[in-house]
Amino acid sequence: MKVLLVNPPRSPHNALRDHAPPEALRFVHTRLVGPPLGLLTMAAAVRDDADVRFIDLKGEYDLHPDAPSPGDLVRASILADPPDIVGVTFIASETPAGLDILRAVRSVSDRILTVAGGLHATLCPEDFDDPAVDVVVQGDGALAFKALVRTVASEGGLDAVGGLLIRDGDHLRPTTAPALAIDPAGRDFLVPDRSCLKPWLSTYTVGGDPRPVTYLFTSLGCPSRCSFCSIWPQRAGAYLQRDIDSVIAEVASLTEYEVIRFADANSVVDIAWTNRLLDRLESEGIHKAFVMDLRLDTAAKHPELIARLARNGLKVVITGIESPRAEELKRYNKALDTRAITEGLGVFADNGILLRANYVVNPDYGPDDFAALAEFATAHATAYAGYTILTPMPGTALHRQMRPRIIDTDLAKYNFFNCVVETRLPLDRFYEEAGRLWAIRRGDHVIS
Ligand code: B12
Ligand code: SF4
Repeated sequence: MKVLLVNPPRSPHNALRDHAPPEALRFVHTRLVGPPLGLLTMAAAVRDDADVRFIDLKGEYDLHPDAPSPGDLVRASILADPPDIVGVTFIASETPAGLDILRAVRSVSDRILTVAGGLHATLCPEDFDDPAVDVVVQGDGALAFKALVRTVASEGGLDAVGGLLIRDGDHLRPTTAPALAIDPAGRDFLVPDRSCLKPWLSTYTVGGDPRPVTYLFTSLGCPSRCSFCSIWPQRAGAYLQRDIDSVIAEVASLTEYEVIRFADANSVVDIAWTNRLLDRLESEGIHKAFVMDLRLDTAAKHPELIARLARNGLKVVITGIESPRAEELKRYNKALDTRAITEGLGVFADNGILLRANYVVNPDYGPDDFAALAEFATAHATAYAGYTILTPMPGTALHRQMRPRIIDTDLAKYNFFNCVVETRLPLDRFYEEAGRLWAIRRGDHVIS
């Protein structure tokens, strides 16, 4: 049994960048670097049952910008060594490219089983009702994917694998067996198979630092309920924390990586858990550089914990300020206030932690709103800041609210860098104002 797993390329659409002035341009990132942990988990799940081949098209294009199209690359790989199953992982903005990959597979052979999984397949399975898609796996798919591979190997019918959507003529339908219950951060946790990434390791770097960086999740989901966010709907509001032994074992195994970015929605939710993790990092003498997503109110409330994290290698924090306005934060259901923002920023600064703050630019902004945001961001400047566009991601509460205002349904634009709803200002002017914001930052750090 041969399985090919493909990480789709990034969406090329970035209107913010297209409109940003030269002084802001270098800070509007074109490439975000990180391993596709979901797909690497699928590799780990089926390793014992199949030969697994992997293509990271993001890494491939970073290494070879003039590489042939994704479809051609995948076709060539399939012709050279035909797999039985091809799996692709999907977020919203990479859905068109991912579907093109599965169409390329289909153009070579209709005997290869094509499988779509990941966040967007979980939230919007209807977007995969395409003749090139044979199976959709919703949710944390390790057990279902393993069962699927075994069933295909034994030439069984897919109805035996619970919880799948399978192609039946011109439509997708649920399989008849009951869905498999999975505990993806606990009993059924699998260490993502990072050995798949070897060919592209040199591309997993950030900020001009040549050392490869990797991601690691200590939790899945998020206990908060921000209206624009896909992370909590993806796991129906569940928040799943790994146990400390398994995190420590994974960190200790990452000998190739000195920089580890936690891929959690929020790396500190349970203070006692984090303190226990720090106890273990200290007692085991593990020294790495860490990057985490943390909330400013957590820092404001627990300055001693932030100091301890800093002593144990926390170097960079990514945090959402979203908006300086209380009524906007309330509308987004973001439980944060200006006092917590100011205090939290102070705590990170006191501990020498480099900050990237993210703001959400609302399509309703007019000149006064842009000026107010610029003033706040200047007064609260962080080493880097991102000013991304409020985007109704399919499957979120915001999408349901904003649906009537959506003017662009091309999913490739749903990456926070393009506006897909009506704007109050003429669109070009909106992008120019939003693009200009990206120059507001502090310090001389340069992100590539
Ligand atoms: C790591 C990460 C990345 C990495 C790697 C992604 C990749 N595929 O290459 C990098 C850094 C490249 C990345 C980039 C982007 N990302 Co990102 N990323 C994440 C992050 C932090 C963690 C995802 C993760 O690893 N989760 C853990 C794994 C285990 O879960 P999982 O991927 O869902 O996988 C499970 C299931 O979904 C399923 N599964 C997944 N794939 C498959 C495949 C098959 C075949 C099967 C059967 C099952 C299956 O099983 C898995 C195991 O349980 C999330 C936020 C978060 N905390 O969740 C955002 C997130 C996924 N990213 C997001 C976005 C928007 C982006 C960007 C478009 C832009 C941006 N501004 O961030 C860029 C894209 C490219 C660019 N412009 O450069 C959004 C997606 C929203 C949406 N609805 O689409 C998220 C949710 C962040 C957010 N704030 O909303 N990202
Ligand atoms: S924006 Fe952050 S805090 Fe809010 S629900 Fe999403 S992951 Fe959680």
